[in-house]
Amino acid sequence: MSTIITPAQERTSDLYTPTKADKFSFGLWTVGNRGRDPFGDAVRPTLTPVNIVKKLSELGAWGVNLHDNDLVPFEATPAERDRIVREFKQALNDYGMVVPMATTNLFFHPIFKDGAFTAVDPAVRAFALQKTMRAIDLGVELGATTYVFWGGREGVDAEASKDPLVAVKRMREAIDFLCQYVLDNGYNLRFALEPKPNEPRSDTYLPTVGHMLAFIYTLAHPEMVGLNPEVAHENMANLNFTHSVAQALEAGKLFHIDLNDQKGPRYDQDLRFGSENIKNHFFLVKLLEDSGYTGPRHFDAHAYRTEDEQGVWDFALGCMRTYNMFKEKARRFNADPEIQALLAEINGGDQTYGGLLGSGYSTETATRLKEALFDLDALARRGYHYEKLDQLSIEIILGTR
Ligand code: GCO
Ligand code: MN
Ligand code: MN
Repeated sequence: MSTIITPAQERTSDLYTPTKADKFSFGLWTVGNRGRDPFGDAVRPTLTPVNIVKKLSELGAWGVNLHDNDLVPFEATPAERDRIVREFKQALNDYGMVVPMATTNLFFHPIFKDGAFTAVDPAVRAFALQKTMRAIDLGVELGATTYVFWGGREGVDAEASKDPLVAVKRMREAIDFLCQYVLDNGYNLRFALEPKPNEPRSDTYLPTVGHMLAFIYTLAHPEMVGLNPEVAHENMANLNFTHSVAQALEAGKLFHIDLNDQKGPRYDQDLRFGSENIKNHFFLVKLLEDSGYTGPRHFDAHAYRTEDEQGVWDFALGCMRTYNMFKEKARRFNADPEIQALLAEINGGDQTYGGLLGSGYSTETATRLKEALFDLDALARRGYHYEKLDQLSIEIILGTR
């Protein structure tokens, strides 16, 4: 049985204070976001990568992720690159932070205005591979074991501009090429593909977790490739994010996750984790925790544009505390005798067929099922008590249980 914690204890305890054991990570581009949007310029000064590492560590984060150019500017000379990387590694060491994931910026430079791996221009596709190989080297040098591929501008505005069959093939060629590059170099690195339905292009290829999962099994090395689903992206496609994550988990493909929040199927809002869809996030955290997911809990979100630097750290701490609050709520849900009794009853039903269904196909089972007599009236009459169960879930989430 769980210990009951009173609201007063809760306010004063450090129950929700993030620690490195929670495996929370942030991208340099998230807390480093300066509030620039299509309608307005930056509102906050630049935070240096070294400062970000220090501050995140003080707040209780465990890891920091990066695009190549979040750390090493696009125009840096090899000597500048080496100095920047040396100083960054020193900061990681000084503040006990790790780089669990790295990725490539294949969307900012004008070269990539028509995409990268799926661009129509072969020189752009070749440059994208060169940039990614160099960025993989950088990620591995910093200790990353997961490498993320977000499609960025891999899509179309003018449908006539690209053959969608060719686009999928080009995507496959690129990922296959880069898997082989990792193998050739003996790197300990897995790829995590991040789907997004649109933005910045009006349509992006491989738009959802389901599309990506199917694509992975067409690759030369499907064992090296998994998913990096993002809350906001599945919501932009109006899908149930928890179900998408569950399918990735069940397939052994949840390699990484981008946590944030979103108000409905609009543009990618990257809101503070758990700031909007409280019920959905409770079930998401419950799924991650109950499933034994051991990967990073990465926040791909940023502070409101209204905030100064203090607001950025309020935002970062908020993401982590809210995750831990949901984690505690999930523990209470699992330890609640009434909820568990109700779930047992709901899942009970007529056990005549329980064992039969779980043992797979046999001629005998098929014959027995074809001959079975069901009490259809009783099955049709059954009430499922889901109103009661859902209300109990709400009471957990709202803190009355
Ligand atoms: C977005 C994406 C990015 C990626 C990042 C890592 O909508 O801009 O979510 O933030 O996650 O590029 O690959
Ligand atoms: Mn993301
Ligand atoms: Mn996003």
